[in-house]
Amino acid sequence: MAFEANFDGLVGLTHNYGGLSIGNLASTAHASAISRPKEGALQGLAKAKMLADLGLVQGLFPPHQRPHLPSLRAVGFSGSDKDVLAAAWKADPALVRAAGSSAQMWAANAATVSPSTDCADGRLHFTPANLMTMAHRALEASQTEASLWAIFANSDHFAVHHALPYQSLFADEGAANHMRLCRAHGEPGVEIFVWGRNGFGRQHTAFPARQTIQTGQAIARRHGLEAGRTLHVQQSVKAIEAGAFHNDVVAVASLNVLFCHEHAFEDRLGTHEAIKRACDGLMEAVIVEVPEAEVPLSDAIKSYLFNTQLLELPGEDRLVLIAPEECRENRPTHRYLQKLVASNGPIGRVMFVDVRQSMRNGGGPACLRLRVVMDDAQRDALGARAVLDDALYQDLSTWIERHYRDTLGPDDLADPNLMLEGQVALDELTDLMHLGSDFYPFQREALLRTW
Ligand code: SUG
Repeated sequence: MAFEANFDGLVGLTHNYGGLSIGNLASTAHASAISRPKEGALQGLAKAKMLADLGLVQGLFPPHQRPHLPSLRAVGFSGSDKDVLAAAWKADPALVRAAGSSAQMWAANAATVSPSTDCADGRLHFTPANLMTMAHRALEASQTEASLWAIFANSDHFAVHHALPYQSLFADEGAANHMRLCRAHGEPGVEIFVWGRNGFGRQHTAFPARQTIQTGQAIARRHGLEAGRTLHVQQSVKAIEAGAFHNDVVAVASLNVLFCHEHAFEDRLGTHEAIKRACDGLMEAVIVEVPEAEVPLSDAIKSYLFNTQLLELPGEDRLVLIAPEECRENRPTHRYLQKLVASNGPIGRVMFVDVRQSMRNGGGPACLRLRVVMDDAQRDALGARAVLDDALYQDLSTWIERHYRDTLGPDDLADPNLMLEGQVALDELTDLMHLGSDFYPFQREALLRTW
C-alpha cells in the first residue's frame, strides 16, 4: 500500500536573516533582523509532530554544518577552523553570511522525487538539487546527497543520483518546481516540471528564474519517466516578477487536485489543457484556480496561500490544507479560504500552523517538507533514525533546547563559539539519528587528524 511521507528539514543552529535571496521578498524585507533559532527549530518540529499525530509518516533531515568551512577553504582561507572563519569575515563578511546560512531547512528544495510507479526501473528516484542560482544554497547538494544516502540506504528500493552539473543550463531547485497528479499515491502519476527560463536563451525576468526547462528534461530522463505522463510547463513571468521565486509559491498539487493561482502559469489555458490531456485515462484532474480578483497575486505571495500542504488524512473524505498563520491574517486570503471549505470542492478543511521564523525568510509549511511517496516495503528499508515517533520527538526537543541559541544577530555568524557549538550539537545529532560518526565534514577532518 503506497502513501505519501513528508520529510522536513530541521531548522539549523545558525538560522538567521541574511537577506540573501534576491527575488524572495520576505528574505529581502527581513535582512539583518534578529532571528530566533531555538524558536524556529521548535516551530518546525511542532509542525512535523502535528502531522505525525494526524497519522502520517513524517521524517526529518538533519541540518548541515554551518558555517560551511569546506567552501571557505576552497576559496583560499586556511589554518585552523577559527583562523578560516576570522580571515573570511575580515576579507568579506558576505562570504561568511553565505557559508553560515541555514537554508537547508527548506527541504522542498532538497531534491526532486519520483515514486517507483512512475520510474522505468521500479525504484524510487531522487535527484538532489544543485541550487546553483543562489550562492548560499549551492553549498547544500553534497550534504543533502549524504542525508539521502543515509536514509534511503537500500539500492534495491531507492536510486539516489548526484546533483545535475553545476551550470546555469541545469539550474535546479528541486521539488519546489515539481508537482505530481495521481488518482491514488500508488497509481501511475503525471509529473509536472515547472520552469522559469530556457537555459539556452536569455533571462527575461528582473528577478532570477531559478529553474530551466533543460533541468526538468534531464531529471525525467534520469528517473526513467514515461514521456506521455511528463509535462514541462512554464511558470508565469508575472509571478516571478511579483516574488514567486518557486512554483510552490503559486501552486500545489495533491492526488488529482491542482490548487493554483490564476497567474501561476505563462500559458494558463494551454497548461490546464495539457494537464487534463496527460491525466486522461488515469484520473479526472480537478483544477481549483484562485482568481486574481479574489486573491491578488501580491496577497497570495504575502500570505503563502499556495505554500500549503495539501493532504489526504486518514478518516477524512476531503483534502486538508495545512496553512501558515499568515493566511488567517491576510484578509482576501482568509475570506477565500472560508469560501473554499464551505463550497463542495475537494478541499474540506484548513489547519493553521505557526512557522513564522521560517516565513520571514520566505519559507512556508510546504517549503519545509519533501514529499516521498513510498510503500510499506520501502518504509521498512529506510536507514538511520529519521522517522518521527514520540521518542525521537522527545530526543530532538531536548537536543534543541540544550544546544540552540535564543537569538542571532547578523554579526553573530562571525562568532567562533557559534561555529563550535554547532559542531558539538551536530556531533551529538549524528548519534541520536544514527547517521554515523563521519557524516559531516568536521567529523571526517577530526577522524583524519587521529590517523
Ligand atoms: O531559497 N530563503 C529560501 C526560501 C526557500 C523556500 N522554498 C520553497 N519555496 N520551496 C530561498 O530563497 C533566505 C535566506 C536568507 O536571506 O537568510 C532563503 O534562502
